[in-house]
Amino acid sequence: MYKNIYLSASIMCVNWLDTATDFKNLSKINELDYYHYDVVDGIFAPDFTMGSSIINNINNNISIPSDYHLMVDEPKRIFEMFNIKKSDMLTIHQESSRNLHRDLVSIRKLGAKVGVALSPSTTLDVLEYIIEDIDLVILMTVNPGFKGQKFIPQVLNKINKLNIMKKNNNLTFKISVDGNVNESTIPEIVSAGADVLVLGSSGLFIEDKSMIESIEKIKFAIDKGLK
Ligand code: S6P
Ligand code: MG
Repeated sequence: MYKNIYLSASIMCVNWLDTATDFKNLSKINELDYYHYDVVDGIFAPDFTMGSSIINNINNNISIPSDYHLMVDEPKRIFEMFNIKKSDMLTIHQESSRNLHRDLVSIRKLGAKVGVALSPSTTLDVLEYIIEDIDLVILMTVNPGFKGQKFIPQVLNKINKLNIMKKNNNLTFKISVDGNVNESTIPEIVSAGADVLVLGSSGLFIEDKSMIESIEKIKFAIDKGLK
């Protein structure tokens, strides 16, 4: 955490030919709060990422809490596959769940913090009747599925609106922002009201730049956004 902003490293962006080096470098970042695990099923979102065997293998060997982001159709099918711990966050997409409230209750029963993610084109009104029951909203600033996409600037207004909604209702859920989060986009994301930043290929896993160097740039960008 840096200045009350949580930092979550997007694990799908590691260098898969040298994971040991990336995990060693990640372990040296004191400000890191979560490992963000993107699960994609090729149906709700294109492509495939990591399954439970890969994810459980990683999180059985580390102590940092998990930030699960399920981009899968009917996500309840796979809730039981992960080794959920109390400090973990488990987020499902509003667009992919046929019984959203029921799924959120199931996540709560598993012991994880409960999150709902919205794709860039989804409006905030879908949160109206569940907002008091959740701990986290992930606002996607790219379309679900891939790393390395372009930032969709319209979502800045959505972050701002959600932050106002949260304050007006005295709620404490966290606003997480996911997609092309880096030194150039962070100032506006933070000043719009984000609490959690998901750091991927443009912010943290950058070729020819050490993670320590990237984190310094991120901290500087957070400072700029909080001014
Ligand atoms: C996208 C996924 C994200 C990405 C992350 C990549 O489907 O939910 O978590 O892994 O956004 O970061 P970047 O900087 O490549 O956009
Ligand atoms: Mg994600």
